[in-house]
Amino acid sequence: MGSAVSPAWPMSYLTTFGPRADPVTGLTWGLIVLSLAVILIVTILVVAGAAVRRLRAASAGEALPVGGSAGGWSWIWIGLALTLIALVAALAWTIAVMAAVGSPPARPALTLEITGHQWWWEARYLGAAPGQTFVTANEIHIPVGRPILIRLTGADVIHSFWIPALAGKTDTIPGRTNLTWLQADHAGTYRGQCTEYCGLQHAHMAAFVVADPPADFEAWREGQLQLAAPATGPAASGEELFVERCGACHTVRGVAAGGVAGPDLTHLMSRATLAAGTVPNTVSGLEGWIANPQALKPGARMPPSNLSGPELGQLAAYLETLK
Ligand code: HEC
Ligand SMILES: [Cu+2]
Repeated sequence: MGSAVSPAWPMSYLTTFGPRADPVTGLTWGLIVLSLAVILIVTILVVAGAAVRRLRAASAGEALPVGGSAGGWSWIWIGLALTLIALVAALAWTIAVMAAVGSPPARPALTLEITGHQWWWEARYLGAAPGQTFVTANEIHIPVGRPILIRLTGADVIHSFWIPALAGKTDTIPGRTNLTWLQADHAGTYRGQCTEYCGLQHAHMAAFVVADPPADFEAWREGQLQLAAPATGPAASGEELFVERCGACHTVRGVAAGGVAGPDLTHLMSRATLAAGTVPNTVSGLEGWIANPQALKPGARMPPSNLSGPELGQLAAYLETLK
């Protein structure tokens, strides 16, 4: 995976990499510092005030009077004025940040429709013509340094789309479309997570935004637009099995499999992980997943497939051709 985000803190929102998130990070740190300064100043004044009175009274050899003189009021007004300045400054800064991140700085390079499903993300790349549109899952490639507009919706329950290093959270709600945008200023892989509890496998619902240099992104996009190549050799029987056993839920563009209950698998091998970050996309990971997804992601909306050993081999051989 990429190098932009330290792997030790893949979900850190205090280190951000683009104009959607950076102003918010500045505001977060600013408000933390302001709040700490207020606590510090008030504490020092309270302690100092009490101590000074005691010291004065002691040196004058008097007992402390119960009531004070009326002069204390000026401190109250000063305190109120300072508080007002701090609060108004925080409000103005917050409003300025909200205005800055409300819409992209330039015309979006790309519009994506991202749909939250139990428990994976569908990503539809809208092209200028219908033939330029394609669908993928969980790993969302974008060109680096360009704003991306995202239309979010939910397929079943409410989920929430969150790529901490790039943008704040936006809910995906069935029956409505929420807009967000993001931009990555450094190439790399940015991990995200569903952040609205959505059932059993909510924790295994990762999303990855992969920011590519423009030429790499264009190559990736061209690749995704291709139909699956016709299978030959041992994979050919795997293709038949796939259409029969899996095609009701999965699409592979180019063969007679057009299901939409699960991820589009046309370019499955271009993804680093399976099942929204749950399993690495290796030969053993893939075979394990097909044989029994319930063992790896209990509750996932894909049933165990009850395939024989040879069938499993053929199917895996076929899926591995989906580059
Ligand atoms: C009832 C619908 C259904 C059937 C039938 C089904 N799947 Fe799935 N499949 C899903 C769903 C839903 C997911 C997403 C699971 C998740 O991530 O929670 C999935 C995920 C996958 C993935 C991981 C894709 C990715 O990008 O993460 C692969 C690979 C896969 N299925 C292969 C198959 C194969 C091969 C068959 C046939 C033996 C099959 N599926 C049958 C619904 C189905
Ligand atoms: Cu969730």
